Amino acid sequence: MSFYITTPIFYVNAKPHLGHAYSTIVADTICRFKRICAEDSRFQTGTDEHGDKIVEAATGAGVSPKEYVDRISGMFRAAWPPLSIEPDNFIRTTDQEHIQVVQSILQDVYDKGDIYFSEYSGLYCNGCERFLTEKELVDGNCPDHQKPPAPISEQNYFFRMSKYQDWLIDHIKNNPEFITPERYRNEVLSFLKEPLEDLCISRPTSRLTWGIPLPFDTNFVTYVWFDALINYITGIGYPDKDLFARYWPAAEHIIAKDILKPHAIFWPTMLQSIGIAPYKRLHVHGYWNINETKMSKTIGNVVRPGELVDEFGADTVRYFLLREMSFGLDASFSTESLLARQNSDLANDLGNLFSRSLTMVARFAGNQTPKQGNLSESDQELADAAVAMIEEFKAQMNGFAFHKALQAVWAVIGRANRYIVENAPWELAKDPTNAERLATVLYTLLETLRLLALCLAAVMPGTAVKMNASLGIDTGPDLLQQGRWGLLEPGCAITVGEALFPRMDKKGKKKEKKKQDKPQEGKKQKKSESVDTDGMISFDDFTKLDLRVAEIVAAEKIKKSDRLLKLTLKAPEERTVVAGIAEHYGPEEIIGKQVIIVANLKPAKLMGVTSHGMVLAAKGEEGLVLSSVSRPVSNGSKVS
Ligand code: ME8
Repeated sequence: MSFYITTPIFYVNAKPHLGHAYSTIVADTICRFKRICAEDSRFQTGTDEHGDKIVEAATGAGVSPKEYVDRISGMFRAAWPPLSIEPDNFIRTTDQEHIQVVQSILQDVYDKGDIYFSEYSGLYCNGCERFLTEKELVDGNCPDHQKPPAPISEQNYFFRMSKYQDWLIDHIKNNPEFITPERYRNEVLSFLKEPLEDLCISRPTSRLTWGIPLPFDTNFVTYVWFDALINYITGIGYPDKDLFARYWPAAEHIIAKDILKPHAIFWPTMLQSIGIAPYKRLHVHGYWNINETKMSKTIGNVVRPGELVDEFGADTVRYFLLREMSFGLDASFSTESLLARQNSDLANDLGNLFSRSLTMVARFAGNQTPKQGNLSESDQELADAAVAMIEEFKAQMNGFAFHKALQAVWAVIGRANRYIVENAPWELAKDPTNAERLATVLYTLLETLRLLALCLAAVMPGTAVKMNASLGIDTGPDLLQQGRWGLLEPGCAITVGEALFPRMDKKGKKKEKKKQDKPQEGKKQKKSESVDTDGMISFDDFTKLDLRVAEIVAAEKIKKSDRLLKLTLKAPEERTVVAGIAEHYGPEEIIGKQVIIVANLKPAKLMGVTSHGMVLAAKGEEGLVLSSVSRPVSNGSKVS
């Protein structure tokens, strides 16, 4: 089966921002997904380089339109590889082949009588590059650009769009998936209840020269949409190249709601007039907002994808955007929420599962995939969940519900982390008669990781490659063939690599700690003195100790120390505490445990790591045993 996915071609009147990156990441992800489902997939993006807006921007920059479009188009092209976005084609509307095909289409449509010359007066929005109807205005302004459109009256060429209105209504009604999500299908159908006006497709060269000349009247150039929309077919060699036969009408377009009308109304009617089958589906997403306002070059509140990649890495940015937005609805961007996903979903949940599992295989199974024995109920439960995840993931991805697809993956990650605590491989390792059980538990974990990496290959390609390399898998991902349980070969070498995701510091974290530390500093010293002198303290003295319940969310050995572990605790805000327990606990076995900490100790540096507090432990004949609570309780609860 063929699959052809496109993004809008972006205007080159401004540099790429996160909104552009989102549509393009979605296209890349879905293309990778289809490929790992063995579909023949193609992905196209590019730049839209004609029109008033481009000339304005070039003039503003003091360069010729050609120099300007080359520069900004180059920025779009260069923005994608750092995000692991790999289009098969990057089209530019200034490409000669595109221009020729647009002209030959214009001639055909003109010859068949679907383009005519007429006088037109209307309200033109420069931002939208189209005439708006009175109904679309909000308080006299264009709702997207918050400016009043300009009244324009001139002679122009028109495309007989109204002729195809009934056909379009029938097509949308007969093909429920033509426009998704449904809200946008309904919006288009409701718009089509009113008679459709014909579409102005030209500009006189007296007003605009930066466009494609009409082949039948060189005093005019095409107006932006008749040029831009056609990119979807010129990019695959319409009319006679093999690629066109191979990928049309398998096309699926991704856009945001700002350009719904051109894609849902202009484009299918244009295709119908040209005599080409309509595209297969239109996928419409919402806006990325910053503080409730659409991120847009016009407003200037933009986030640059390159800066985020430098700070967080491509896979974190891809994961965040796909996980945080429900496709179709608006979503809000903030660095805080990106940081929270990085630390909690990626470093804590996935990163910990991965490093704990591999470290245990290294310690208890000699760095090799062990052989699985009979599955216990708990092994079977995790195995079933991991296999069911593959089906759920596929279904949600096919429906463009990326956030749900990722929720399904993270549900299994959570389950696997609990499975480690429940099956405590470090306990099993203490008794050689448990060898088979231990091997089965470790195998179950590795096999779960393999299935997780299989799903993640489309969303976080770099992470999936790292995971597979550690698991000793050197075949490419194939969701149809590899989505079964038990494919990992025993005896295969396992490599423990770097942590998948670094934990990152929250801004303002230090401040919070200082606030907590201050009231107790100094006084605590006196308290210790009082314990030393008479062995008794007053209740007042006791209340100066800020004891809290904290969950260990990450643990690692401190280099060059046999005794110290660096712990990341949630109490409920995150803090680092250094604990002298490495001889008694392996890092992998304490993750997820709740302990009691002294939260208001003055920070102290141990082997180069600053510790913000102290974990309480009992020292008995059995060795050092960590404090805990008898039932789970919210992190940060006060111990009194
Ligand atoms: O409209 N949130 O180009 P454009 C989500 N050249 N997506 C956003 C966004 C936001 N805040 N801001 C922009 C054009 N986008 C025409 C298209 S197609 C034949 C011609 C994304 O540079 C989203 O995909 O204004 C939106 O549809 C597109 O950028 C608009 O890009």
